[in-house]
Amino acid sequence: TSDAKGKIVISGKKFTEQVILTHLLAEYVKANTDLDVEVKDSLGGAFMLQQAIENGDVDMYVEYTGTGYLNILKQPYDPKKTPEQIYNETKKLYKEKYNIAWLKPLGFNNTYALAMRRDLAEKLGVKTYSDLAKHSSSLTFGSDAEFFERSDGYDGLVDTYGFQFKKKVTIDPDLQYEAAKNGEIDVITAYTTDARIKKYDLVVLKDDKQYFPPYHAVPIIRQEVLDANPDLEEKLNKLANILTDEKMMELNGEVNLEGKRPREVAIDFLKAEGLID
Ligand code: PBE
Repeated sequence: TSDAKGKIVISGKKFTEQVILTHLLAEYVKANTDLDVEVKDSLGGAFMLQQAIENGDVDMYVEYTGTGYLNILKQPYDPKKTPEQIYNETKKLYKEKYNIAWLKPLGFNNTYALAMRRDLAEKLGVKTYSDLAKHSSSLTFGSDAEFFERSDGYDGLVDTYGFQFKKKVTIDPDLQYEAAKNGEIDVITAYTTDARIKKYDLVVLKDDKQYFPPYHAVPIIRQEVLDANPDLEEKLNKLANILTDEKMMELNGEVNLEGKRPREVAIDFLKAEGLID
């Protein structure tokens, strides 16, 4: 019936930042709409989330521009394109192909960045990915399983820079920083908004051939849900630019370094921003 309360399923990927953002969206929607909210956090990786949102098991989650553009849409990346062009093209193609809407960006960019222990980087004199290529045959490389499968992942990276790492290790994305710090892995694919990069004094190397695209975080939602809830889009777009790279790193640190729960971090942040009571 027309007065039946609608429901929205909010989900996200399986790493700290995404769990925070899943709860951030969920708490915001709970406080600002009449919708029933179901949370499915830590569902999986980008490909699993895409399946779920396409078939309607999930209504909304936060995706990153470069991830949607290269991995889901399979578009080739041209480094001459601006982050705004990548966002606009991604938005347009998702609408056409999947009837999924890209809302306004949250305001931060979380890219992959090759990182290593400071003492090792300094000993080898490595500052850029091209520098790293000269030493790669004596170094081990670690990343999460998804990176080895992605269009913006391992194979393209190796082709671009000619890396010849002596060993490849698959590791949970939330464990790679410890592993680098402890010397278990030499080079990791850090996520640049992770607070453990600074905490463990890891050095982020320069992607001097611009292999990685921009990865701006954007809530995406099934267009049908927007159509059924006329002022939802406007409300969700109040989340535009509420975060910066630094702020997201700080929130991630509250979970990963201080042991707070992701949902608490999300709620405290929304309250501080005046977005919930
Ligand atoms: N990222 C970097 C990845 C993981 C970390 C945001 C580009 C992604 O989830 O697409």
